[in-house]
Amino acid sequence: KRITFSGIQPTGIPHLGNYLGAIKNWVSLQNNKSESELILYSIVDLHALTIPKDAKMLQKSKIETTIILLACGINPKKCLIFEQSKVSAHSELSWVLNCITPIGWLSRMTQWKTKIQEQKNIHSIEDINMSTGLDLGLFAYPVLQAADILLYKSTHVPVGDDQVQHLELTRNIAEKFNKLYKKSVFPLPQTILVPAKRILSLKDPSKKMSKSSPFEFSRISLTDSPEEISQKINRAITDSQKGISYSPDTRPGISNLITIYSNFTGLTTEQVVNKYKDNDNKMFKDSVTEIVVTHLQPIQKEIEKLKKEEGYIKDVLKDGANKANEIAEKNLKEVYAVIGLCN
Ligand code: AQP
Repeated sequence: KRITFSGIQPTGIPHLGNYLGAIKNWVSLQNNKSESELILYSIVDLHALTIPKDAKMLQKSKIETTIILLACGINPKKCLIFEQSKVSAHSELSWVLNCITPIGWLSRMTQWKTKIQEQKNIHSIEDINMSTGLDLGLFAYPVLQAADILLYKSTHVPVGDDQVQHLELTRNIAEKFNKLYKKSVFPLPQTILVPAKRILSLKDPSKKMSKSSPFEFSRISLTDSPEEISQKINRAITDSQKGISYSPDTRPGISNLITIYSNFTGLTTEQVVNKYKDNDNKMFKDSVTEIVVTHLQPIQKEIEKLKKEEGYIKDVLKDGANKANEIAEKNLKEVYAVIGLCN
């Protein structure tokens, strides 16, 4: 049976990277799913604690993120949407997996290094090591992520490029568990990547677009007004080369805008280049702005509508958590039996 799991952190308003790299694909997976397939999308609030924020802000972000998922087309009749912290088995399985995950595996992950670099404003990633003020939660985050996925015996995980390494780790942990206890409890989940697997920061195209970057101008949030979108795209770092061409290595800024255009319109990057090759950067940026504004308009309209229906949003999350708990508890029981924790 195909079981799909993915998550989003309530760490701020989702941006174009989250949308094109994840949410848009979540919607199409949901709309094309077979009768028997189970799809779970989680608001991973326990993960959000690794970037400490005000408690009220976190609560607000959870509702906002849920509203945005629904406005983008996630349908609670076709999949489960729930808060991670409302299914305690995530934390319980995480501990079990912590006990079989070598620190060496985690120290090779790159995401905690990037995040610490931003948090502490450290210039070079080479200067980062495990004593650079690292909290255990940020370091162990990928184990909780493995627990999120394996708890439901997921077979498919749609994510962006930044999560590929964590998915590899999840498979290694699952394999180690199955071997250690001589029982194939967990399937090895497949990574599903989309073409927009890495949307880059508008301020620094060597980095990915991110919710937690302190630079507002580095990202386009799904709730940005047409004026904000236009300003941000106009300020996006490109280069001084003439004309439009797609070359992510040598022209990351302009290539990022081509990727965004391509993913909204369904045109290939070559088709976009052909259409705009004689334009200057400013003209192309205006066309990208128009496409982004046009595509976000219906989503933003829906967001405004859903903002007035907080009761419904809470019911969706509650119902999702109830159903997720049923599956999670059954699977955790099986794990506990295998490792000797049942009565
Ligand atoms: N820039 C991106 N391009 C493509 N996909 C992306 N994703 C995130 N950024 C990009 C994908 O979005 C999903 C949800 O991400 P997340 O909220 O769980 O956490 P993240 O990957 O750490 O994303 P952010 O926006 O950078 O959040 P912060 O700054 O809070 O850490 C994932 O599938 C991710 O791959």
